[in-house]
Amino acid sequence: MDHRPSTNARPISKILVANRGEIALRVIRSAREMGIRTVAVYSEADRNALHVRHADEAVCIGPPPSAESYLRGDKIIDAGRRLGADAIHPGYGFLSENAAFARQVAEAGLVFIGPSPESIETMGDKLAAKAAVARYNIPMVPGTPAAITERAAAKRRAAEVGYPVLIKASAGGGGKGMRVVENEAAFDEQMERAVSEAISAFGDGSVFVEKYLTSPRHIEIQVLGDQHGNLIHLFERECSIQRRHQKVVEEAPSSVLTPDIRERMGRCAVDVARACGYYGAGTVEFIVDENLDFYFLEMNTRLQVEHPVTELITGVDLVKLQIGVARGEVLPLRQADLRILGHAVEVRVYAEDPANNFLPDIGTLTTYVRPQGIGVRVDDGFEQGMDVPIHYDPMIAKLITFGKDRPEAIERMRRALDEYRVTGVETTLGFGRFVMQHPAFRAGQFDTNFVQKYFNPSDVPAADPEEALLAAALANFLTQPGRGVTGPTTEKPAPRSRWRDRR
Ligand code: MV4
Repeated sequence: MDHRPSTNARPISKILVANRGEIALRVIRSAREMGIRTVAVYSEADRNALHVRHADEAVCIGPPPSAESYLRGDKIIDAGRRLGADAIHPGYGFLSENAAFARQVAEAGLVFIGPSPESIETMGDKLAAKAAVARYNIPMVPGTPAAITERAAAKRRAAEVGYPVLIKASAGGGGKGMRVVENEAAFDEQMERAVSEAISAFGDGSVFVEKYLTSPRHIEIQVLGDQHGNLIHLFERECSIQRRHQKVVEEAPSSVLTPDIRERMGRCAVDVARACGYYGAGTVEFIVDENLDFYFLEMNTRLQVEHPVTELITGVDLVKLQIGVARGEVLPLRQADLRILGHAVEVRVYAEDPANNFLPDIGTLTTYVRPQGIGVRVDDGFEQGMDVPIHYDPMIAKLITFGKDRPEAIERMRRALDEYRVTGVETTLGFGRFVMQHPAFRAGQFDTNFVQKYFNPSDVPAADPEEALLAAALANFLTQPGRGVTGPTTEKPAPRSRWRDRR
């Protein structure tokens, strides 16, 4: 590995955070620890949001809809220049994987805290990604190596790999633009649909065929590279517990990987990153079959929602490292420095009703009390009394627990889920409890069909109305002036809460 000192160092003393919610706070906190000032941008719906309060400065960039605010790269870059920011951190979602935005940031003389526009472009196109990694020995699901131009040839290949097959849009990803084909008779119709959907969704009708693995696990590898060609991986995250491509529970490490498979997957992930000259934080997605054979699917060129589980088992601050490599520093870690310590589990808390087909719920957080204590991390963007807006992703928080091993992390998660108090909106806290107590989850025996296979809406225990009322009354009492545990305006120590005593 090359560990020459930086040649193109770029000082960063002020970062504009082009995002909202928990990830904006996450970035602001690491920046502050590094002595870097921060600028928040916000929509009219987020005037009172926590990321606005936590940043050193804040600029309103438009009306509530994302298309008029958080997706307006021009306004964001303009705000960055006016306020003297040196760099822009895109977070996840919004503009984070938009190569044109990354390019415009650089053209405006600012540092994009992420990979090069070329890396984003290559990995954003699934076929270009496969072509880029072709000269490395990366296992891929059998299928067509390039876009389908001739239907008869594609059908022959489908018959060869065996049905069911998937038709995937090259410009898709994250589950978007995929169609299952059960047998040859259905091929033509599904192919036509896939192409027209891809054209209308992505403006690119390129599609390819892959054998459809019906019960895979989704395991991804965190990678990190600097601008001097050094690349490392930070082990895996198991993300199989998902619902309609929305992840709900993640953990690190995976309970099924052996040290040998982990090492081979890690090396493959680093090769995928090397294939596109990657720098910054990225994630290489694999599917893993029942024989523990793994196949490269795609690379996400951003910091991911579930990054905290990796931080907890490795002890690194991924955002700090992102900022470090963005300013041209050499990675301060080598592969041999990294070890897995303990186990981490993340449950995403959404404002959704699991009893009602996970319908998003909006409203005011009348009670909002976070769990605390040993091994508990909460990444959120809310406080009691705030509204959950309709305009954005309904994720309220990420609850992450860490333990010496998987059973301890899971029991700690159950304890933390029980401690969490939310009223005013329906949440997926009960769903998290369902997963944590499930024998298949506890045994580590599950795949991407877990939710579909095991979850019944009637499995979520209805919130105890008496307990909810008590919690709301207590929260109200505690936030009175002069009493506060949560309000920033009071000086007195909080009274000791006895509400856990009734359990
Ligand atoms: C697959 C697959 C099975 N076979 N490809 C979904 C997200 C996108 N990254 C690709 N995805 C899949 N591709 C083949 N050939 C199953 C999935 C998949 C999946 C992958 C990761 C996490 C959750 C998933 C849920 C359903 C399907």
